[in-house]
Amino acid sequence: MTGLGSKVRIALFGESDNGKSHYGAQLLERIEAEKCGIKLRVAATDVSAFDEVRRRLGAGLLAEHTPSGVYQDLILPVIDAHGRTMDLTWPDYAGEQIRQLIDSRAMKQEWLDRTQAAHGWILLVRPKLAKSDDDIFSKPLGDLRRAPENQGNKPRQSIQARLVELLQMLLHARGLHDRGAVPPLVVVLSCWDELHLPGGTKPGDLLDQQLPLLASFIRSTWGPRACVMGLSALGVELDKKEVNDAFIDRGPENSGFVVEADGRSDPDLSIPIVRLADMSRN
Ligand SMILES: Nc1nc2c(ncn2[C@@H]2O[C@H](COP(=O)(O)OP(=O)(O)O)[C@@H](O)[C@H]2O)c(=O)[nH]1
Ligand SMILES: [Mg+2]
Repeated sequence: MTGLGSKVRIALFGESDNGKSHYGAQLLERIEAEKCGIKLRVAATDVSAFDEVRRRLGAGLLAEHTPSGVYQDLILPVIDAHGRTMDLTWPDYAGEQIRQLIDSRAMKQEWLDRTQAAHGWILLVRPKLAKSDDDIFSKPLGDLRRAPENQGNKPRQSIQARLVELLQMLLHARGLHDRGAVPPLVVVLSCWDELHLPGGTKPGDLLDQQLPLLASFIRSTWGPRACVMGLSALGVELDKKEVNDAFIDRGPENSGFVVEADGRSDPDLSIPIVRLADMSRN
Protein backbone atom coordinates (compact mmCIF):
# COMPACT_ATOMS: atom_id res chain seq x y z
CA MET A 1 0.00 0.00 0.00
CA THR A 2 1.21 3.48 -0.78
CA GLY A 3 0.44 6.59 1.15
CA LEU A 4 -1.01 9.70 -0.45
CA GLY A 5 1.66 11.81 -2.02
CA SER A 6 4.05 8.97 -2.58
CA LYS A 7 4.89 7.59 -5.97
CA VAL A 8 3.13 4.56 -7.37
CA ARG A 9 5.65 2.37 -9.12
CA ILE A 10 4.17 0.39 -11.98
CA ALA A 11 6.04 -2.28 -13.93
CA LEU A 12 4.98 -3.47 -17.34
CA PHE A 13 6.14 -6.78 -18.70
CA GLY A 14 5.35 -9.34 -21.37
CA GLU A 15 7.05 -11.67 -23.75
CA SER A 16 8.71 -10.52 -26.93
CA ASP A 17 6.45 -9.54 -29.84
CA ASN A 18 3.47 -8.85 -27.63
CA GLY A 19 3.25 -5.13 -28.40
CA LYS A 20 5.17 -3.45 -25.55
CA SER A 21 7.14 -1.05 -27.74
CA HIS A 22 4.18 0.02 -29.86
CA TYR A 23 2.11 0.58 -26.74
CA GLY A 24 4.84 2.71 -25.16
CA ALA A 25 5.29 4.76 -28.34
CA GLN A 26 1.56 5.33 -28.75
CA LEU A 27 1.15 6.25 -25.09
CA LEU A 28 3.83 8.90 -25.55
CA GLU A 29 2.06 10.25 -28.64
CA ARG A 30 -1.09 10.60 -26.55
CA ILE A 31 0.80 12.25 -23.70
CA GLU A 32 2.42 14.79 -26.03
CA ALA A 33 -0.87 15.55 -27.76
CA GLU A 34 -2.53 15.84 -24.30
CA LYS A 35 -5.08 13.25 -25.30
CA CYS A 36 -4.94 10.94 -22.31
CA GLY A 37 -5.35 10.89 -18.54
CA ILE A 38 -1.65 11.22 -17.67
CA LYS A 39 1.16 13.69 -18.31
CA LEU A 40 4.92 13.57 -17.96
CA ARG A 41 5.86 15.32 -14.75
CA VAL A 42 9.53 15.81 -15.57
CA ALA A 43 9.95 18.02 -18.62
CA ALA A 44 13.36 16.67 -19.56
CA THR A 45 12.41 12.98 -19.49
CA ASP A 46 14.54 11.08 -21.98
CA VAL A 47 12.10 9.17 -24.16
CA SER A 48 14.52 8.59 -27.03
CA ALA A 49 14.12 4.83 -26.59
CA PHE A 50 10.81 5.21 -28.40
CA ASP A 51 12.07 7.55 -31.15
CA GLU A 52 12.51 4.87 -33.76
CA VAL A 53 9.07 3.29 -33.23
CA ARG A 54 7.44 6.73 -33.28
CA ARG A 55 9.28 7.72 -36.44
CA ARG A 56 8.06 4.57 -38.20
CA LEU A 57 4.48 5.02 -37.03
CA GLY A 58 4.56 8.64 -38.15
CA ALA A 59 5.43 7.31 -41.61
CA GLY A 60 2.51 4.87 -41.51
CA LEU A 61 4.73 1.82 -41.00
CA LEU A 62 5.15 -0.84 -38.38
CA ALA A 63 8.41 -0.57 -36.45
CA GLU A 64 11.19 -3.10 -36.66
CA HIS A 65 11.79 -5.38 -33.76
CA THR A 66 14.19 -4.31 -31.02
CA PRO A 67 17.63 -5.29 -32.36
CA SER A 68 19.21 -8.27 -30.74
CA GLY A 69 21.45 -7.48 -27.79
CA VAL A 70 19.67 -4.25 -26.98
CA TYR A 71 18.23 -3.77 -23.55
CA GLN A 72 16.63 -0.54 -22.62
CA ASP A 73 14.63 0.07 -19.53
CA LEU A 74 12.72 3.30 -19.73
CA ILE A 75 11.18 4.91 -16.70
CA LEU A 76 8.35 7.30 -17.44
CA PRO A 77 7.63 9.73 -14.60
CA VAL A 78 3.95 10.64 -14.96
CA ILE A 79 1.14 12.31 -13.06
CA ASP A 80 -2.58 11.73 -13.48
CA ALA A 81 -5.58 14.06 -13.33
CA HIS A 82 -5.89 13.58 -9.55
CA GLY A 83 -2.29 14.65 -9.02
CA ARG A 84 -1.11 11.13 -8.32
CA THR A 85 2.48 10.57 -9.32
CA MET A 86 3.54 7.30 -10.92
CA ASP A 87 6.75 5.89 -12.30
CA LEU A 88 6.18 3.50 -15.16
CA THR A 89 8.90 1.01 -15.97
CA TRP A 90 8.81 0.13 -19.64
CA PRO A 91 11.23 -2.63 -20.41
CA ASP A 92 12.52 -3.28 -23.85
CA TYR A 93 14.53 -6.37 -24.26
CA ALA A 94 15.48 -7.92 -27.51
CA GLY A 95 14.32 -11.33 -28.50
CA GLU A 96 13.93 -14.00 -25.99
CA GLN A 97 14.98 -12.57 -22.69
CA ILE A 98 11.72 -13.20 -20.89
CA ARG A 99 11.73 -16.70 -22.31
CA GLN A 100 15.31 -17.12 -21.16
CA LEU A 101 14.30 -15.95 -17.73
CA ILE A 102 11.67 -18.61 -17.55
CA ASP A 103 13.84 -21.36 -18.99
CA SER A 104 17.09 -20.56 -17.24
CA ARG A 105 15.94 -18.27 -14.44
CA ALA A 106 18.56 -15.76 -15.49
CA MET A 107 17.52 -12.22 -16.26
CA LYS A 108 18.96 -8.85 -15.58
CA GLN A 109 18.74 -8.45 -11.84
CA GLU A 110 17.77 -4.83 -12.25
CA TRP A 111 14.63 -5.77 -14.12
CA LEU A 112 13.68 -8.39 -11.57
CA ASP A 113 14.24 -5.95 -8.72
CA ARG A 114 12.16 -3.25 -10.34
CA THR A 115 9.34 -5.60 -11.15
CA GLN A 116 9.26 -7.09 -7.69
CA ALA A 117 9.46 -3.71 -6.02
CA ALA A 118 6.58 -2.27 -8.05
CA HIS A 119 3.23 -1.46 -6.41
CA GLY A 120 1.37 -2.79 -9.42
CA TRP A 121 2.06 -4.98 -12.44
CA ILE A 122 0.83 -4.80 -16.02
CA LEU A 123 1.16 -8.03 -17.97
CA LEU A 124 0.86 -7.63 -21.72
CA VAL A 125 -0.38 -10.75 -23.50
CA ARG A 126 -1.16 -11.01 -27.22
CA PRO A 127 -3.98 -13.58 -27.52
CA LYS A 128 -3.32 -14.27 -31.19
CA LEU A 129 0.09 -15.74 -30.36
CA ALA A 130 -1.42 -18.02 -27.76
CA LYS A 131 -4.26 -19.20 -29.96
CA SER A 132 -2.37 -21.82 -31.90
CA ASP A 133 -0.59 -22.79 -28.74
CA ASP A 134 -0.84 -26.47 -28.27
CA ASP A 135 0.79 -28.32 -25.52
CA ILE A 136 0.60 -31.24 -23.22
CA PHE A 137 -2.76 -30.06 -21.89
CA SER A 138 -4.51 -29.62 -25.20
CA LYS A 139 -2.91 -32.35 -27.32
CA PRO A 140 -5.07 -35.43 -27.57
CA LEU A 141 -3.39 -38.33 -25.79
CA GLY A 142 -3.57 -40.33 -29.03
CA ASP A 143 -1.14 -37.85 -30.60
CA LEU A 144 1.37 -38.42 -27.85
CA ARG A 145 1.20 -42.18 -28.27
CA ARG A 146 1.74 -41.92 -32.00
CA ALA A 147 4.88 -39.80 -31.63
CA PRO A 148 8.04 -41.82 -32.26
CA GLU A 149 10.08 -42.33 -29.13
CA ASN A 150 13.46 -40.82 -28.33
CA GLN A 151 13.26 -38.15 -30.96
CA GLY A 152 13.33 -35.37 -28.45
CA ASN A 153 10.15 -33.87 -29.86
CA LYS A 154 8.58 -33.16 -26.53
CA PRO A 155 5.52 -30.94 -26.67
CA ARG A 156 6.86 -27.45 -26.22
CA GLN A 157 5.79 -25.50 -23.20
CA SER A 158 2.74 -23.41 -23.95
CA ILE A 159 2.69 -19.65 -23.74
CA GLN A 160 0.21 -19.95 -20.91
CA ALA A 161 2.42 -22.31 -18.95
CA ARG A 162 5.39 -19.98 -19.44
CA LEU A 163 3.45 -16.97 -18.22
CA VAL A 164 2.17 -18.83 -15.18
CA GLU A 165 5.75 -19.83 -14.44
CA LEU A 166 6.93 -16.24 -14.84
CA LEU A 167 4.24 -14.91 -12.50
CA GLN A 168 5.05 -17.62 -9.99
CA MET A 169 8.73 -16.73 -10.08
CA LEU A 170 8.00 -13.07 -9.55
CA LEU A 171 5.62 -13.81 -6.70
CA HIS A 172 8.03 -16.24 -5.11
CA ALA A 173 10.93 -13.80 -5.22
CA ARG A 174 8.68 -11.16 -3.76
CA GLY A 175 7.59 -13.50 -1.00
CA LEU A 176 11.20 -14.15 -0.10
CA HIS A 177 11.65 -10.45 0.44
CA ASP A 178 8.55 -10.42 2.57
CA ARG A 179 6.76 -7.70 0.71
CA GLY A 180 3.29 -8.60 1.86
CA ALA A 181 0.19 -8.93 -0.33
CA VAL A 182 0.34 -9.60 -4.05
CA PRO A 183 0.62 -6.40 -6.07
CA PRO A 184 -2.51 -5.65 -8.09
CA LEU A 185 -2.34 -6.90 -11.65
CA VAL A 186 -3.82 -5.59 -14.88
CA VAL A 187 -3.71 -8.12 -17.70
CA VAL A 188 -3.72 -6.26 -21.00
CA LEU A 189 -4.74 -8.32 -24.03
CA SER A 190 -2.86 -6.63 -26.84
CA CYS A 191 -3.41 -6.26 -30.59
CA TRP A 192 -7.16 -6.49 -29.93
CA ASP A 193 -7.99 -5.28 -33.47
CA GLU A 194 -6.36 -8.32 -35.07
CA LEU A 195 -8.81 -10.63 -33.28
CA HIS A 196 -11.80 -9.19 -35.19
CA LEU A 197 -14.16 -9.71 -32.27
CA PRO A 198 -17.74 -8.49 -32.11
CA GLY A 199 -18.06 -5.09 -30.43
CA GLY A 200 -18.72 -5.32 -26.69
CA THR A 201 -16.64 -8.50 -26.18
CA LYS A 202 -15.37 -8.51 -22.61
CA PRO A 203 -11.60 -8.98 -22.25
CA GLY A 204 -12.11 -11.21 -19.19
CA ASP A 205 -14.30 -13.57 -21.21
CA LEU A 206 -11.68 -13.74 -23.95
CA LEU A 207 -8.96 -14.59 -21.41
CA ASP A 208 -11.16 -17.37 -19.98
CA GLN A 209 -11.81 -18.82 -23.40
CA GLN A 210 -8.41 -18.54 -25.01
CA LEU A 211 -6.02 -18.74 -22.08
CA PRO A 212 -7.94 -20.77 -19.48
CA LEU A 213 -4.86 -21.94 -17.59
CA LEU A 214 -3.54 -18.42 -17.18
CA ALA A 215 -7.02 -17.13 -16.36
CA SER A 216 -7.57 -19.62 -13.57
CA PHE A 217 -4.10 -19.09 -12.10
CA ILE A 218 -4.68 -15.35 -12.00
CA ARG A 219 -8.16 -15.73 -10.54
CA SER A 220 -7.00 -18.03 -7.76
CA THR A 221 -3.92 -15.97 -6.87
CA TRP A 222 -5.19 -12.42 -7.33
CA GLY A 223 -8.96 -12.66 -7.01
CA PRO A 224 -10.40 -9.14 -7.13
CA ARG A 225 -6.88 -7.63 -7.18
CA ALA A 226 -6.61 -8.41 -10.90
CA CYS A 227 -8.50 -7.07 -13.87
CA VAL A 228 -8.38 -7.76 -17.59
CA MET A 229 -8.49 -5.17 -20.36
CA GLY A 230 -8.01 -5.11 -24.10
CA LEU A 231 -5.63 -2.88 -26.03
CA SER A 232 -5.12 -1.96 -29.63
CA ALA A 233 -2.23 0.50 -29.54
CA LEU A 234 -2.52 1.14 -33.28
CA GLY A 235 -6.18 0.46 -34.02
CA VAL A 236 -5.20 -1.33 -37.23
CA GLU A 237 -2.69 -3.77 -38.60
CA LEU A 238 0.23 -1.91 -40.14
CA ASP A 239 2.89 -3.29 -42.42
CA LYS A 240 6.68 -2.93 -42.31
CA LYS A 241 6.92 -1.96 -45.98
CA GLU A 242 3.55 -0.79 -47.21
CA VAL A 243 2.69 2.72 -46.06
CA ASN A 244 -0.80 3.17 -44.57
CA ASP A 245 -1.83 6.66 -45.67
CA ALA A 246 -5.10 6.60 -43.74
CA PHE A 247 -3.12 6.00 -40.54
CA ILE A 248 -0.85 8.98 -41.30
CA ASP A 249 -3.84 11.22 -42.06
CA ARG A 250 -5.61 10.23 -38.90
CA GLY A 251 -2.41 10.64 -36.90
CA PRO A 252 -0.85 8.05 -34.58
CA GLU A 253 -2.08 10.08 -31.59
CA ASN A 254 -5.69 9.55 -32.75
CA SER A 255 -5.30 5.85 -33.44
CA GLY A 256 -5.79 2.95 -31.06
CA PHE A 257 -8.07 2.18 -28.13
CA VAL A 258 -8.44 0.37 -24.85
CA VAL A 259 -11.24 -2.11 -24.16
CA GLU A 260 -12.47 -1.82 -20.61
CA ALA A 261 -13.54 -4.78 -18.48
CA ASP A 262 -17.19 -4.26 -19.47
CA GLY A 263 -16.37 -4.36 -23.19
CA ARG A 264 -16.61 -0.62 -23.94
CA SER A 265 -13.77 0.88 -25.91
CA ASP A 266 -12.09 4.18 -25.13
CA PRO A 267 -9.31 6.02 -27.00
CA ASP A 268 -7.45 6.88 -23.76
CA LEU A 269 -4.47 4.53 -23.74
CA SER A 270 -3.57 5.44 -20.16
CA ILE A 271 -6.65 3.68 -18.71
CA PRO A 272 -4.86 0.45 -17.69
CA ILE A 273 -2.23 2.51 -15.86
CA VAL A 274 -4.69 4.75 -14.03
CA ARG A 275 -6.82 1.72 -13.14
CA LEU A 276 -3.77 -0.03 -11.69
CA ALA A 277 -2.89 3.05 -9.67
CA ASP A 278 -6.45 3.01 -8.28
CA MET A 279 -6.09 -0.65 -7.32
CA SER A 280 -2.70 -0.19 -5.68
CA ARG A 281 -4.26 2.25 -3.21
CA ASN A 282 -6.46 -0.41 -1.68
N1 LIG B 1 -2.80 -5.38 -35.27
C1 LIG B 1 -1.98 -4.85 -34.38
N2 LIG B 1 -0.72 -5.30 -34.27
C2 LIG B 1 0.09 -4.73 -33.36
C3 LIG B 1 -0.34 -3.69 -32.49
N3 LIG B 1 0.69 -3.36 -31.68
C4 LIG B 1 1.72 -4.18 -32.00
N4 LIG B 1 1.35 -5.01 -33.03
C5 LIG B 1 2.11 -6.11 -33.63
O1 LIG B 1 2.91 -6.72 -32.65
C6 LIG B 1 4.24 -6.80 -33.08
C7 LIG B 1 5.17 -6.65 -31.90
O2 LIG B 1 5.06 -5.37 -31.35
P1 LIG B 1 6.23 -4.77 -30.44
O3 LIG B 1 5.68 -3.50 -29.88
O4 LIG B 1 7.49 -4.69 -31.23
O5 LIG B 1 6.35 -5.91 -29.35
P2 LIG B 1 7.43 -6.07 -28.16
O6 LIG B 1 8.44 -7.06 -28.65
O7 LIG B 1 6.63 -6.66 -27.03
O8 LIG B 1 8.01 -4.73 -27.85
C8 LIG B 1 4.37 -5.72 -34.12
O9 LIG B 1 5.36 -6.02 -35.03
C9 LIG B 1 3.00 -5.71 -34.74
O10 LIG B 1 2.94 -6.73 -35.73
C10 LIG B 1 -1.70 -3.23 -32.63
O11 LIG B 1 -2.18 -2.34 -31.92
N5 LIG B 1 -2.46 -3.84 -33.58
MG1 LIG C 1 9.97 -4.13 -28.03
